[in-house]
Amino acid sequence: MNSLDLDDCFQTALDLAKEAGLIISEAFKKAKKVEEKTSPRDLVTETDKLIEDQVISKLQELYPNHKFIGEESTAAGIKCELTNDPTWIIDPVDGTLNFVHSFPYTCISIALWVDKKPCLGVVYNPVLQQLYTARKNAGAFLNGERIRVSGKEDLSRSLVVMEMGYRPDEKKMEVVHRNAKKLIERCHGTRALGSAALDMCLVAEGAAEVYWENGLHAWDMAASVLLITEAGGVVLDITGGPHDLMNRRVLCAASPQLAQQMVQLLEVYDEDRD
Ligand code: LIP
Repeated sequence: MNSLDLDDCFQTALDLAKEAGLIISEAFKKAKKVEEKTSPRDLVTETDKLIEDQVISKLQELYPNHKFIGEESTAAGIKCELTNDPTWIIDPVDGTLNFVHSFPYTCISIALWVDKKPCLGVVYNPVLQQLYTARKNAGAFLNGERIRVSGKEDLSRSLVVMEMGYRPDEKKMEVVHRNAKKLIERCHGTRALGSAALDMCLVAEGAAEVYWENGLHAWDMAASVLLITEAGGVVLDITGGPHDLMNRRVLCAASPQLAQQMVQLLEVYDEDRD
């Protein structure tokens, strides 16, 4: 019974996010020990590792039968697998490059998925004091205030959030550039925060209408996809099919009409699944 006591799990996620927030705030303006992972732009700091270790060890203590997917555990070689079991999906510092630059869009993202579906999600940016929370069938909130997508349907009147992250692959960069050109020519404006989790929160709170990315990971989006659907938005695969958390891409929109306009426009390239 205890393992699926979602009130208890939600309170635990909130407590752990706030504890992690104190660690991020404490280190935010200080010099950081930085290591490169897959490229000079894919970084990890001691803060990412410290927070993930703390969060996962606490969750393992409280919920020994649950499963875990974490960005740094996966980078350290632990198998990244989503089963029907209760699974905590953690990005200790989303927007690590921002964190390294003390650019104030960095957050912790904690989600609980059961039967491969999101039950609860918490995204906390301690620098700007933004606490986003969502529970299945219970709505989405920012600092306790209910949030909703804008509902806009016209791309020419929409803000599109899109990360133009560098890919060390010419073919992929050509797709990125083609997609960017089509969108810049058709939408009201483009934006990017450098954190997928916070980019998606902008759509959930109605500050932007679309977010899409090809190449992100499960831990970047596991909490924010629930924030968007609980805020009345749409979450799909970029091809228009159902969203698959493990296939490294997502399309989020303020309305089904807007999502379909995006599906018609976007080219997709395949990445290795998580
Ligand atoms: C980042 C994502 C961002 C993506 C970056 C990176 P990290 O996550 O939030 O959307 O463009 O490549 O994946 O590494 O800061 O947790």
